[in-house]
Amino acid sequence: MTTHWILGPGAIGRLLAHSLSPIATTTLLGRRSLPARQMLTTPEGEQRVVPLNSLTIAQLASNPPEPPAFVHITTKAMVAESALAGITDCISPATPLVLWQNGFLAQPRITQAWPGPVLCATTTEGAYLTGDDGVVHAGHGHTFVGDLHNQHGALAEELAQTLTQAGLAATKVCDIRQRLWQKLAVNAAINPLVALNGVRNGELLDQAYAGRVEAVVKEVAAIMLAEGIAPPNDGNGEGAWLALVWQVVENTANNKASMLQDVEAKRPTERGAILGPLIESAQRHGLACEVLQAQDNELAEVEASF
Ligand code: KPL
Repeated sequence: MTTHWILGPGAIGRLLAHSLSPIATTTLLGRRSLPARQMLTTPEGEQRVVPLNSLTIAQLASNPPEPPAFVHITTKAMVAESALAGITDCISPATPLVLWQNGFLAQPRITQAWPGPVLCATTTEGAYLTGDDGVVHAGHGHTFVGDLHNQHGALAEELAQTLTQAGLAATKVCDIRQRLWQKLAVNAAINPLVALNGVRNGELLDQAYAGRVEAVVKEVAAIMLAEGIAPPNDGNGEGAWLALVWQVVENTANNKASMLQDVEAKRPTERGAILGPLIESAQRHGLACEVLQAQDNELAEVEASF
């Protein structure tokens, strides 16, 4: 059996551990210890309580388990690099990493800094935690896996097959950079607005917000063009981006977006990984980004008040 370490026991980390553990040796790594018995609620409503192997970073250092074939980093984007730094003494620098973060911050930095292969994954699997011992797999999705420089196709294929076998449908792709930026574009149009206004995604359709969504998408579409990111669904420019954003808003109308959940829990948001790369790109290409910058400033103020 291959060995997978999962660094960051949040919802996606625990979903991965539950899914992989019947077919691979898995270890969940985090700062705090977790109850050994963990419950998974499947999308079909079935509840399964199973023992999952978990270790704190301190325990890992004193008693490292078998070297991993893959280390999945499933932390929030802002702490991915520091989390990796916490375990680098325990793994070979040739170990393949799999980055599951939102946005486009951790991926280029870790790809540049890590000597071994770095795969990136973007997923639409829906999952949320119900406490220290429970995760709900809210809905089936799809995961795309690839690396930013298309140098590790065979490894990406191996991982995609393993994930699929584990019940998480996955495909190896050669355009993971495009896919990460496309997801970032949608997140940028939805997350800051709902987080700053305390509303569910569907409320963005109201007149009070629709114009603001359009103003964000206008800036984002120009940045995507400059970055060479194709508009979604073979569409054209701003209109195609806006259509995708409205489609996601409708499909997730009842969702409390991840950034709103962070603000409500008084946690740092992923603004640095979502708005940060867009603002940086706009500045590099001499493009307007007043709306994105204003949202970033407002979110920074909100975070400072925590
Ligand atoms: O991915 C999301 C998130 O919450 O981060 C969206 C697409 C906004 C759905 O809620």
